Amino acid sequence: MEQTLILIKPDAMQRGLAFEILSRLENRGLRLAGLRLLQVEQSMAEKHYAEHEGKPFFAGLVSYITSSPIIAAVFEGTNAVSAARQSIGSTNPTEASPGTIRGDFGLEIGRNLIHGSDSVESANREIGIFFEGHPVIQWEKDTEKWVFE
Ligand code: DAT
Ligand code: MG
Repeated sequence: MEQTLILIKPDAMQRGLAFEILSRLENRGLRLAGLRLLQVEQSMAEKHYAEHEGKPFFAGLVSYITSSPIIAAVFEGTNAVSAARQSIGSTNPTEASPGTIRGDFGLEIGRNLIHGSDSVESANREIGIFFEGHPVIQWEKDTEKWVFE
């Protein structure tokens, strides 16, 4: 099954929205395969956001993601990457559709609550960063025949 890496960012943690947001992905039918509460260090943040190094918002992005504990999760399912991105909504919350996580809970691009991998390749890279040395569990739910055809 396809996997995606989800981060519940510091603003969602501080606002007490972590499990509300995780519930949306769980309710969608995606299967939780890994879960960690962690404090992101500078080096981990720079590695995760390497593609944005040199951009004007990079320093703010790194300081935001390291400003509070976060939750890292692996979700899996059919088209998990695109399904999660769709539930998350556009990068800028004011451009995200109502009904998406960012469209329902956010107002500013620098406080957009959640990260979701943008491709299978990114997911594999990011799962490697956040779950190195930590188990990702292989399991199936008995109800999945009602979610996965
Ligand atoms: P996404 O998180 O939707 O995958 P991205 O990978 O392009 O978006 O950027 C990573 C994060 O960087 C994004 O969640 C918020 C921040 N960001 C992106 N573009 C920005 C911009 N123009 N100004 C400020 N922050 C930005
Ligand atoms: Mg991205």
